[in-house]
Amino acid sequence: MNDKRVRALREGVCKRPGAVAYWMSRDQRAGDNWALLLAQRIALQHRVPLVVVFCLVPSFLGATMRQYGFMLGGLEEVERDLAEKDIPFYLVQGSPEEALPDFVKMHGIGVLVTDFDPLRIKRKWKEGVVRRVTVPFHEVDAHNIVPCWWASRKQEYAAHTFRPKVRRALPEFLDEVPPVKKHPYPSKERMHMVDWDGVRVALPVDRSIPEVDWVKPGEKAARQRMEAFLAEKLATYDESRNDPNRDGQSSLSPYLHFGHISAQRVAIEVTRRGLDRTLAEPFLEELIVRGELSDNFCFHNPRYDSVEGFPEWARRTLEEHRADRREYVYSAERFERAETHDELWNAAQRQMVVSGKMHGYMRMYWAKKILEWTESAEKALDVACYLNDRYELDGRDPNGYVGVAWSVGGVHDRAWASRAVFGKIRYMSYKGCRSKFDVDEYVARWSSVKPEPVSP
Ligand code: FAD
Ligand code: FO1
Repeated sequence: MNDKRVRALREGVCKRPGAVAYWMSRDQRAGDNWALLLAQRIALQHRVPLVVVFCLVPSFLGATMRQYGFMLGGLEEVERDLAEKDIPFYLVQGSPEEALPDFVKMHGIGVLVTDFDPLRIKRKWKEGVVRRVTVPFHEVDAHNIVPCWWASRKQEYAAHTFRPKVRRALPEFLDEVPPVKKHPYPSKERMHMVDWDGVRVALPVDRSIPEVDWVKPGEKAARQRMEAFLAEKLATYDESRNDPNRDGQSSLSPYLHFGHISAQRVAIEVTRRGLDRTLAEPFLEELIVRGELSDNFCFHNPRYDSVEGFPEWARRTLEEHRADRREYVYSAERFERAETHDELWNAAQRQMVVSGKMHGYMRMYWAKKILEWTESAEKALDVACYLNDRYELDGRDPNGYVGVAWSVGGVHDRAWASRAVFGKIRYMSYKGCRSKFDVDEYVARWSSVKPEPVSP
């Protein structure tokens, strides 16, 4: 494995550890997981057991049972897959800053490994753990193909400045991922399985938003969906992906968000098919360049979810138009209930509320209209992030914060002709949508479904 994927959060001399632990968080899978592979490599070197621990926090950025249910389903599969390799899986609950140091002490862990995530909450968790443990603690980027800290040393301005760097580094990192071995040094502790039903029942999360059934969680389901997409849709992805009436996207984002599949696996399988590069390119651009650009933004810009994180030209233009008259102004509740004057916007909101996944094209229109119909960019950002993270299965993700910041604040975009409220932020219109796809068909499809009652 390429050691550029690893960085030390805490150095430390590693005497013979009692066991090596992989603290799993972003990359919730047993296969294709560089963090797990590093932990196993260290455990094999010291001829000690390897364990995996996941810390379940009951309130992650406003997630509801819709997202927790999906995640727990995937973790149950991880536990089974690891048990077959004699690698015990532990579920601990509470705040990671306490729960992980306790786990390290209780299980005599001598080396701790975790996976990379640029979100603020994750950095805070890890800083807390670093302060309380004394063992070596490594972080591995198992999400990106080119490790975030290698792709670029600074916040990139746009995809066109970032693309050459990622493309140049790709050959070094887009290598086959070896399987995790059956671990030859079993833990002395009795292998126990988690009471998943008990965990699910006891979880104190908002249950007012129903789980979705069109997508099954876990690594196996993720691979099946990837195979189906590659076989049936990859070739027509470029011409169908921007039509919300066609199911032309891969629907892999919930799996990539929870780490049930890695972008590396998807990219390897795309390349293995030897499809004409012009056909595969548009998909790989989104999967790799756009996906890694989101991590780059959240990694280098501490204000990735606020107006202060927007580029200077965007902040200025929004400030100049702050007092512009809004033709409509809606509260967060009116937006949430899909009660605006715009049938197309309401249909997109309903698609998200009902299915947990709004079409990618509509997400841009949806967020831009929130800017147009709220009293300020700050309010628009809050409403868009709140609704996105509450209803989207793939929400609470760097891709989401960047998607909203692109729509509302011109992040990774350029200035356009100035207009009311938006200033030079790119505008999208209902008329523009009508020229691109059959708006009536999309509205009809998503207006017939009544969204579940939103939280009381
Ligand atoms: P496909 O088109 O099949 O793309 C495959 C993969 O490429 C995606 O799963 C994703 O990992 C990546 N990708 C595609 N488009 C983008 C993009 N624009 N930026 C970054 N990566 C991309 N994506 C999320 O994962 N979570 C979110 O919460 C989220 N919120 C968004 C909010 C707004 C306002 C906007 C404009 C975009 C948002 N996106 C988000 C990005 C994008 O819309 C989704 O990743 C995509 O629609 C997911 O569906 P898919 O997997 O079927 O996409
Ligand atoms: N990561 C954890 O380590 N523990 C959790 O309990 C947890 C809950 C959770 C709920 C919803 C959600 O969308 C993500 C959640 N995550 C959790 C984080 C997730 O694993 C991803 O690492 C990040 O959200 C992606 O950046």
